[in-house]
Amino acid sequence: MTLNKISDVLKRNKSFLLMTHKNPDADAICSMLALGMALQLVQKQVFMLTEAPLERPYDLLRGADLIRCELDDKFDVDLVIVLDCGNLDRIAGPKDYLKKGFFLINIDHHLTNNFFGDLNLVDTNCSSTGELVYQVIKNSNLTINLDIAENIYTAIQKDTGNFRYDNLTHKSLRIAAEMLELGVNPWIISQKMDTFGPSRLKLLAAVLGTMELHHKGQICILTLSLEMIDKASAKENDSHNFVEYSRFITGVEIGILIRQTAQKEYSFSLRSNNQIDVAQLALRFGGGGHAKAAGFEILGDLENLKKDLLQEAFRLLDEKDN
Ligand SMILES: [Mn+2]
Repeated sequence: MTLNKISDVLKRNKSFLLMTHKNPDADAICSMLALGMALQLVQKQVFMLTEAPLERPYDLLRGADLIRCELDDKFDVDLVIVLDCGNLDRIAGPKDYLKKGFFLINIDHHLTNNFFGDLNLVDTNCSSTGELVYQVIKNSNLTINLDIAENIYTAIQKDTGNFRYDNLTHKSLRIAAEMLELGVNPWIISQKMDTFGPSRLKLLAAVLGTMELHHKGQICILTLSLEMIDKASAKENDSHNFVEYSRFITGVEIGILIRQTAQKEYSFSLRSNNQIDVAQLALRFGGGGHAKAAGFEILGDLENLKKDLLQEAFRLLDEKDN
């Protein structure tokens, strides 16, 4: 069984390089921190690597200061553990030692994972990679202290949209409950992870003002321009998760956030509330993702792009109705 093989490999080796995907989310960083700190507790050498310094609020996570964004040449790597990452191309950071044939452990829950590791703990029924890291820690008889517990809890909380999405299972909630027993305080985490500077709310007000409804209220489009970011004195990542608001309207099947990234350059985020597979929609424009959350990046004129997307979306909605 893969889990036992991983526990065995963790036991037999001394130094581990932990990596995750580009633009890491809470699950990616929390999984790295939870596993990394659990290994450190048994005197293993651990190097946790991201491509760039952590941004707010991730830099507030317990253990965040252990993460580095440059590999120390003196660090002697026995093996590499990649977390929450579907394929080799998505890994953030230098990849040369992957080519050098290091033993690779792949721990992930994405449907699109292509089993790139020497050992692959891939379970798409798990809400989060944090849940898989919990299994690895338990199976390896490692300790979960409060620092580790907070990260496992936060990984599950964030990847289930605050315990709301349909990837949430009784198992996820049991693990979360165990983390509370270990001392995790959900309100303290929420204060840390879900509060922002005033510029985010100013930006949100501007974005909500752009709301358009189409196809009998089944499609909601929100738009974010560079000018709005400028006016709100906001940063680009202040709009993180704004797309969620597009699906908070009764009757909406497809929620869309169009984010301008440069002149005539746009990033589309798509969300589905029920049966529509927005990954199909994103694929038509060169993107991808999950059935309920997908996206793509594209060049062009905003009005034309919107028209093309709506045409495809109408077709999917009409197919559903027939
Ligand atoms: Mn994840």
